Amino acid sequence: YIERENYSSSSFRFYFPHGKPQPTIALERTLRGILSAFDTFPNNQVTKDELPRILKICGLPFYWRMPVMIFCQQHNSGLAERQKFVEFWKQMNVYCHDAASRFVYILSRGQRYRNYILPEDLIPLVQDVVDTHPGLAFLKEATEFHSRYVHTVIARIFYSVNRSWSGKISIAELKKSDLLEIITLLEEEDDINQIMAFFSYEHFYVIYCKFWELDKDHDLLINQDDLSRHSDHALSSRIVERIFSGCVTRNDNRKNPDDEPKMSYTDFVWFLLSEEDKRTPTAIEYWFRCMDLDGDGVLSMYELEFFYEEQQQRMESIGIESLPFEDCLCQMLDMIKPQNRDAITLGDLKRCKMTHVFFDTFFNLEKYLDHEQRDPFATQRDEYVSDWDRFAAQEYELLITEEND
Ligand SMILES: [Ca+2]
Ligand SMILES: [Ca+2]
Repeated sequence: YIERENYSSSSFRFYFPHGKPQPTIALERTLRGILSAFDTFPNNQVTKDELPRILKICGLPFYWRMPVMIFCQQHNSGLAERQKFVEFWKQMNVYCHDAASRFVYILSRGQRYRNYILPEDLIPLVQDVVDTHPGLAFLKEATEFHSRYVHTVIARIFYSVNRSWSGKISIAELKKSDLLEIITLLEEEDDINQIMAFFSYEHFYVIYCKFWELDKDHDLLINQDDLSRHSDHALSSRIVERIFSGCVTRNDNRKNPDDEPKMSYTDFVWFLLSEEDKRTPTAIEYWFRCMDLDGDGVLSMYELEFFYEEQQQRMESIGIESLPFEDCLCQMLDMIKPQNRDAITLGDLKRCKMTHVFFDTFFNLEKYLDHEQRDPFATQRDEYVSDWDRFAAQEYELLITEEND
C-alpha cells in the first residue's frame, strides 16, 4: 500500500494498515523479558492474577488479560503456558503492530480472516471488570446483576463504536473510537462512575431500572405496549410502531410469524441512549431510520406530516392549541436549513445543532412542549458533557431517593 498523497513527492512512504512493525532488536528484547518472567513461575505457567506482569513487558493493558488468557491457556486451565504465550506473541507481531489491530487479533483468537469484533468477544473482558475492578467490588455478591452489567456495557460500546451498524466492530472503527483508551483508563481509575463512557455503574443502574419498570413479566423482552409506557407515554404510538418495525432493532424475537414483535434488552439500550441524547450520530441515524417510512434515504413532507398529525391529535386531546402543519414545517425547515427544501437528508440533520428539537417535535410530546417553553437556543450550562450524562445523573438521584423512601 502506498499513500496516495505521496505520489507527487519524490520519496514514497509505505502505508501499514496494521501499524508499523517494531525493529527486530526491540522484539528480541521483549521476548527475552517474557521468557525470564515465565521462568519465575512454577511449571512456567501464569495465573490470571500474575498475567498482567507479563503483559506489562509486552506493553499490553491490564484488562486485556482475559482475552489473552483464553488465547494462551490449555483446555480452560486458567493458566497461560509459556510456549503458547511465546507463539501468540510472535504470531501477533508478524501481523499486527498497533493497538487496534492487536486488540482485534486477540479478541478474535487469531482468526486472521476475521478482522472485526463481535459482541460476544467482549464478554470475558467485561466480566473480568465486574469480577475485579475495585469500583464494582460491592457487586460481588449480587451475581444476578453481573450478566446485565456485562450486556449493558457491550451494547453501549457497539452503540458508539460500531458506526456502520454492521454488528461487527472493524479495526478502522476501533481506531476512530476511544474504546481502547477507556479500557486502559479502567486500570488507573478506581471510581468506575468516573468512567462515563460504557462502564459507569450508575449509568448501568439507570438503564436497567428503566427496562425493569417496562418489562412487567421480567422475561427480558418488551412489546409495543410496554415501550409506550416509557417516560409516561411521552412517545407517539406511530414512532413506537416504527421502532418495532425492524428498522432499528436486530431481532424481532418472534417464535411464530403471527407473534407480536418484541424488543430485547440490548435493543432497549440502543433505544434509551437514542431517546435521551438525540445529538449523537447514532441517535440521529436511529430516529432518521424510524421516520424514513419508505426507506428512500430522505424525509419527505408526507413522512413529517404523518408523525406530526398524531402530535397534533395528542395536543388537542389535552386542550393545547397546536400549530398547523404548514407553520410547523416552516419552523423546522428554517431551523434545519436543508440543502433542498423538498426533503431532509441525514446529512442535513447531522450538520444542524438543533436536531434533537426537530425529532421531539415529531414524536415526543413531553419533550416538544418542554422545548416550546424554553428558549431552545439558550444552552444549558451545567457540568455535564452530554444530554445522556445529565439524564443518567438526574435519574440515578431519583432512583436512589425512591429507594430510601
Ligand atoms: Ca416482558
Ligand atoms: Ca423517505
